[in-house]
Amino acid sequence: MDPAQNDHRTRFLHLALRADALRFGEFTLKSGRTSPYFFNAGRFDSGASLAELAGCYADAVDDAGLGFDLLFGPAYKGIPLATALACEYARRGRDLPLAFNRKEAKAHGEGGTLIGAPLAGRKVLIVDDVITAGTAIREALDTIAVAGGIAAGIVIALDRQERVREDVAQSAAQAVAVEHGIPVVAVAGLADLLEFAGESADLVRQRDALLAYRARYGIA
Ligand code: OMP
Repeated sequence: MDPAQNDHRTRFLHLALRADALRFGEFTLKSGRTSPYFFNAGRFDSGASLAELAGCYADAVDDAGLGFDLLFGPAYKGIPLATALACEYARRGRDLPLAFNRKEAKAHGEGGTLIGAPLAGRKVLIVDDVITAGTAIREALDTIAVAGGIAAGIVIALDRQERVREDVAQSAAQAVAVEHGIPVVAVAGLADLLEFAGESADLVRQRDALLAYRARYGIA
């Protein structure tokens, strides 16, 4: 196999297209922008696709040399992603503590918003799906800080590589990395998707729309 074909970026993009997690058309984002593509991590909806995805995350994390000792999945989409990654690391011989949050605090039973391993004093790797403007990730960073955890890094499947605002040069991922002094690692970014465009007939048709979108909202 060509080494590039085995690269985690390429494996992830093939998998995302196959699972229909990458769609093309017209989508309104949380930020209000109209995008010609959308990444829906909810489409990794089987054990096999999550396991394959987790392998891509683990390779991206290991390539970046991130140091951490706990995995945190922000509700909701981060929960199965962090869980699948924890299983992948266990398979690779590293048993890591895992935690996640619920969106509504529970007043009965064990109470609170956090589930799983305690965060206090741990170096936490946040595992999430996608960064556009960075709102979801900032919420996760607040949750970890309140619980006494130390954010050590963020890994996402797709970095849309968009400017936070049209008058700002940095992407949301870059801004979060600078503000919090932590690495933000993506399995793939919009640039990889564009490079990959020749591999998929659907993507070839979308390439101009993706390029126009990047020219308007993307980082240089
Ligand atoms: P930010 O909070 O702006 O970084 O956007 C991240 C969130 O946007 C994700 O957690 C999703 O809810 C949603 N989203 C996607 O899932 N896929 C996309 O391709 C784009 C978005 C989005 O709305 O920007």
